[in-house]
Amino acid sequence: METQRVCGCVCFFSVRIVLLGKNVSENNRVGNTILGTAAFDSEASSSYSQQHSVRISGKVEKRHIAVINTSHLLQPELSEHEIIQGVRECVSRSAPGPHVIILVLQYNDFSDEDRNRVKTVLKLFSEKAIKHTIVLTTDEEKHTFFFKLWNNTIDNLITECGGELLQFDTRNPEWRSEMLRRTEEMLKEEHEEFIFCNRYEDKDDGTSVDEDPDRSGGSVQRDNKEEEDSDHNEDGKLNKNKKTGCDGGDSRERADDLRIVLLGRTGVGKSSTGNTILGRGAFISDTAHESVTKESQGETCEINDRHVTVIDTPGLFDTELSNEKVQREITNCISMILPGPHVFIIVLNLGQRFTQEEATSVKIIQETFGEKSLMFTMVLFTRGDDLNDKTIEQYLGKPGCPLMNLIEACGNRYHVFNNKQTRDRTQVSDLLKKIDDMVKENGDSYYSCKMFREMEREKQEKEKKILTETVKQLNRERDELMKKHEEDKKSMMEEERQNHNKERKRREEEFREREERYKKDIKEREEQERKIRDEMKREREEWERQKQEEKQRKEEEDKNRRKKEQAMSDEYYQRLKQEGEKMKMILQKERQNHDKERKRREELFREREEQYKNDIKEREEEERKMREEMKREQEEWEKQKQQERQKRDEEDERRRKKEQAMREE
Ligand SMILES: Nc1nc2c(ncn2[C@@H]2O[C@H](COP(=O)(O)OP(=O)(O)OP(=O)(O)O)[C@@H](O)[C@H]2O)c(=O)[nH]1
Ligand SMILES: [Mg+2]
Repeated sequence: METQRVCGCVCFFSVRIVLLGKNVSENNRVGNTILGTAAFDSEASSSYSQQHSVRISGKVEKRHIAVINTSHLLQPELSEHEIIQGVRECVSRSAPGPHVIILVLQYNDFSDEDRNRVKTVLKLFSEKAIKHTIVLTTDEEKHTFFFKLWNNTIDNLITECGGELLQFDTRNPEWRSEMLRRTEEMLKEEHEEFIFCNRYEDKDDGTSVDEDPDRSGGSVQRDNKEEEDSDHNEDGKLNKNKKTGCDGGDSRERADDLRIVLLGRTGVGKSSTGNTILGRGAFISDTAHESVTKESQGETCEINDRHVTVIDTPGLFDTELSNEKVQREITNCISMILPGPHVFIIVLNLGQRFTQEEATSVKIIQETFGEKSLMFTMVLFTRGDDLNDKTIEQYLGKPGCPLMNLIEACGNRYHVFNNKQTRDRTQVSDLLKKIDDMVKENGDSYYSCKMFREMEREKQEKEKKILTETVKQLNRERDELMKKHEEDKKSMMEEERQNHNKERKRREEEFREREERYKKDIKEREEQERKIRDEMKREREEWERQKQEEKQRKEEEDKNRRKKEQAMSDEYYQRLKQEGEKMKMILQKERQNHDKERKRREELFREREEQYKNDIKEREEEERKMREEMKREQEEWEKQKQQERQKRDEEDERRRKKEQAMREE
């Protein structure tokens, strides 16, 4: 990881992660989660990604993350040679080397055989690769437990990697941070920045280490004696009549093989040109407002017993493409055409005006592929049918014009195609002839991947240099700022000291003035206080005097009041005495009257008593007379009643006799 030290702490800002697994879609899932986009889902790349490593990078959690997705290396049907080529491709895409290899595995599809293959592949990266490896399982968590029960191959592998298991968990938003944290921890433990895969560095004699039995991984041996001698020497020079593996296991590179990369703006006719060369509609070509070809694509054909590979690219130098995408496509197309292209063809459209972008394409190619790349560059015009009666030379214009400058920069190599005449194979064989001439002029060399890597390394060096320079510049600026700050601080301190002195003097003066004022104030206040005290004394005396007067007045009043009260009480006593005499006399008089009255009443009582006794005697006499009268009346009444009864009995007797008589009659 490229590191940056900020305020004493180390942070990693660039990480290259190789995803190694058996299952393409699971690898894609993990890659997309790491990058936070659906970068690996595109249908267009699926068939390609099943045979090649695909590198996609992006900015994630303030880091630049490059994911090199490699899902074909663990396929059982691959030959050892194909595995070596695949690892080489992966290493080249993760140049200068991967920081971490994540093994994307599934418990339900991992055998001991797979484990051995994993170890072989890791060894091919480097002997130390296993220490940079994290095992990640993507099985659903609920199934993991059961899988583990009957398959402990992954666990054994984890133990061999000296690490622990990382469970893939898309539901956990912190998963990616956790993964990056573990990666950083692992790298810190290993005290290494990335895996140094030196076996794939080109040697001075043009061979690479996987072709050197002494330096290649012990378990994978060369599968063909022919391959023991390299077909390339330094800077891509070809050793005639020798064969070596190239870009996949099936094809074999021969000395007369031809590898072509088509570059140019969108819509100029790159895909049509590729189809014309191949003699079939291998690439999609269409008239459209937006770019038709979205990703680099490689196709091969046999032309006059020559194995020709054509790489069609999207409009790489169009301004609307992001730098990241351009960089990815360039790395992709170079790794598609290992060991490197013989020619870069800048495709221009005769029917369109030569644009400013096209004029600067030489510069862009130089910046992208390095200074030497122009030796391997030529211009191809499409729409030759638009020339009509004109010759191409008439169309090109005068020397010094932008188009001629471009052609000159490309060693005056140009060609015209009429892509509507695909059956005209002479235009193709003429092109191949021009390319062959160029290759010959270049001493039978091609633009090798080593050049690209060197150029990339140079670029990185340059960037590093620029970075170092920037850091130095920043340090210088910081030092200057510090110095300036120190000077400013000094002058500020001096100024402050002077200001301070001035201020001190001013304050002393102010203090003195204040002191004077204060003393004066104190005097005035004391005078005032003295006056106030005198005033108060005077007021108190006055008050005492008034109090005394009041007291005397009160005593006087009390005396008068007492005198008055005494007089009043004497008078009252006198009056009370007189009243008592009067009352005595009245009482005496009243007692005499009372005695008189009592005597009178006693006399009256005696009289009444006498009368009452007489009355009672009379009433008793009357009652006796009345009782006698009543007795007499009662005797009388009894007598009458007796007479009445006799009379009634006589009458009854008479009536009975009368009735008796009447009956007898
Ligand atoms: N008349 C004529 N038309 C051509 C010729 N070459 C290409 N065209 C047309 O130009 C259009 C664009 O061609 P493509 O090959 O798709 O262009 P491209 O550069 O691959 O475009 P992108 O993939 O979008 O970058 C198509 O309609 C082609 O038929 C030519 O030589 N003559
Ligand atoms: Mg195209």
